[in-house]
Amino acid sequence: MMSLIIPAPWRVAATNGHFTLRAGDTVEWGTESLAALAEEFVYELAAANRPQLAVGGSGSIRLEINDQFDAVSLPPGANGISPRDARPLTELYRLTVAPNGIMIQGASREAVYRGLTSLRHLVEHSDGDGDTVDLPTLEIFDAPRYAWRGLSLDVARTFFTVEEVKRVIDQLAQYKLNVLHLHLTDAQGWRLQIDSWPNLTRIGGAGATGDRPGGFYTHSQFSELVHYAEQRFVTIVPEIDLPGHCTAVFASYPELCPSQPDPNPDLPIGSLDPDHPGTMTFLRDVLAEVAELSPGPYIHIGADEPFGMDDDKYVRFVAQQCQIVGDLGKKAVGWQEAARAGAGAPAVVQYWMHTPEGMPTPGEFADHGIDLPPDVLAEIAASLARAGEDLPAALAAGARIIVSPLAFVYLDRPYSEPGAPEQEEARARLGLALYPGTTVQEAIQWDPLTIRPELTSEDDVAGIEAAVWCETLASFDDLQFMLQPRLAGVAERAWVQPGPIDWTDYAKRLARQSRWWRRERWNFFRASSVDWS
Ligand code: TNX
Repeated sequence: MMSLIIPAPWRVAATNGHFTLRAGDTVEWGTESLAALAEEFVYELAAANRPQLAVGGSGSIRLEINDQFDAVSLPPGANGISPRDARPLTELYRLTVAPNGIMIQGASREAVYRGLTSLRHLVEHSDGDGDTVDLPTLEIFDAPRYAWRGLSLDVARTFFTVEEVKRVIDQLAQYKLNVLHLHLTDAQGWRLQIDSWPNLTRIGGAGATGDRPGGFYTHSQFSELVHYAEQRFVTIVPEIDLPGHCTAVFASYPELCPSQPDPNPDLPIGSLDPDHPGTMTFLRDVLAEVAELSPGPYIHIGADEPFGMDDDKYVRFVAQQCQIVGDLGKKAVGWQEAARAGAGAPAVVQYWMHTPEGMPTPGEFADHGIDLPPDVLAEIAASLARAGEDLPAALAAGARIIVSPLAFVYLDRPYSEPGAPEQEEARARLGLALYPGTTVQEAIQWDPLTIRPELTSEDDVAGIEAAVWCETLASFDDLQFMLQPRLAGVAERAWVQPGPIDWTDYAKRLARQSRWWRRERWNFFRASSVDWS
């Protein structure tokens, strides 16, 4: 039972007894700052039809801030960058289930929260009812390998409501992921209210890919998401993707378009021009509002796929993005192409173009019905051909790398193994056909330090982030289907120490999650490589 937690804790020692948690038992805390965590835990357990606990008094579950552990050995300290700039990196916790009660000690509030999440897993996977849950006695010591563990969610191609995004945040928290990178703008839609440029949402947010409904987050809705995430120790990193991918900007403000705007948002060409009147005012206004709304230290500037853009203009544009973000007191993250802007490029670069089989060729675009004019294809090919320069340039400029290899953590890759018969229609429809599919197993069998010769040390790595792009995902149901079970694997890879993950053991733990997903009505892919029964 103890082995059922995902991601796997650093060390679990079973102690051959059991403890029965009963309705009416209480959760107490050693520090007032932990009260809200206790209350949330009690609330969630009751919502999951588990014993209704109470808070305060002298409890059978005790929470403490404490980092003086008298253990023979402790997990190594985390690597990478904390998305909320927590320092030191303290998610280290101990969870003890003893015959007379449960204790969670963590080096910080966040660490105690991670410990409570492990306890949630133990309760979820144990037999019991609304009155009691029987837990085996054990001791867990745990801490993550990487401080940045995230998911990038494309709300531009398909808009997801605040309630839907909250459910994604719940999944992140459930698997100890701590970053929700929101891809708020793209050619097909602008999703964040910007008071100084209202057409961005009035016009640019009105549609989405194809005839899907548009939508956007008002300032107060966005703040609601930030707060909801924060309570679950998830940091929202907002992305304003410029200078490419901006057809929605041009539709909203044609005067920002340096030439005739291309009316087809699926043609990935056409960029903001740093020399065009109004562009820099626009950039400053937008980033200032985003910074104002985002308590987190990082703003993602996009900067990917500037197809067809003049190099010199691109370099100057990215330098401006970084400068403005810096002036606003924030730090810039950019997709790997940003490294081509050289010195002044963001301090955090997100590596994504990782395809052992090579980036798609013009012929492959055509083979998959993506019908692009030859000059556009040539521009795309030219940009993709430079992918190999990016990591060396980023590292030479002192950047740290968010590792998001397309081959392993792009969750818009089709599933390459069959699922349940009734899911075959969805499996065939979902994910970019341009990509080779992956199995659930492939999503965990890789390592940031072995994928590229340039990445040689943990000091190069900020963390791991998955991405789900929504060109083919038309609904929240589709999104759920593509997120699980592979998202759990991303969490496993980002949390556990380097080394192979035993598939047989992992598949068992994964199978057990399905009870939880079913209860949550989370639509997951029942991959045939896992025995879900
Ligand atoms: C590349 S990844 C993109 C997105 C697409 C995605 C599809 C990145 C920075 N840009 O615009 O949606 O491929 O997987």
